[in-house]
Amino acid sequence: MRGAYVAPGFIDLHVWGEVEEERRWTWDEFQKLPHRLAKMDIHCVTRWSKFDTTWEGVSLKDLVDQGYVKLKKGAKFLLQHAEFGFTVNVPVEVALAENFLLADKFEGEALTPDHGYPLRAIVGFIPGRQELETPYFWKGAKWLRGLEFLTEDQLGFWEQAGYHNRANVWEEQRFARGW
Ligand SMILES: Nc1nc2c(c(=O)[nH]1)N[C@H]1C(S)=C(S)[C@@H](COP(=O)(O)O)O[C@H]1N2
Ligand SMILES: [Mo]
Repeated sequence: MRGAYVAPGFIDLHVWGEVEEERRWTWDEFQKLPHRLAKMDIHCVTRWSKFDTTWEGVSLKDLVDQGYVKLKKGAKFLLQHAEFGFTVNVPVEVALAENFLLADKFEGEALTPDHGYPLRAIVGFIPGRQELETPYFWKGAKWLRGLEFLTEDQLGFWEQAGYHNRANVWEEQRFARGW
């Protein structure tokens, strides 16, 4: 799944599942959604971290707060769908927190192909915001193409392979089984 892939052209970002209305945003439409900056520390499960990284993108919370996405009451989980069939799941409260972003820029520049161009989800730690659950960085899908809201949890690619479902950084929740 990782490696020097160049993703095929972005067609749209599709939002479906437990939502009042399905959505599809082309790249131009996505650019017009409210964007914000986020400064975070990111933590990879393989023990590297990067501090003070700056991302720009669209916050799902903003989309929900501003009515671009209307979640049904039953929307409890988000399954992110990426190019090449990769998926990753998070609880909806993680996806709707300030430390989760649909990012199209890293350090002021467009993402590079290896890191998810043109759009990826990211999740990290915002210094001082201990109350926000911080999962490992794998919980953000590169080459993001779809957001599926679910009533029941569905394991993503790495979670099916034995990675921890919750993946809390501070609790070092790396693997589901005792590896
Ligand atoms: N589509 C997709 N997203 C993915 C992955 C992947 O294999 N495919 N790997 C995850 C993992 S395990 C990590 S650690 C980060 C790596 O992001 P980076 O390559 O920008 O460091 O992306 C996550 N998102
Ligand atoms: Mo990873």
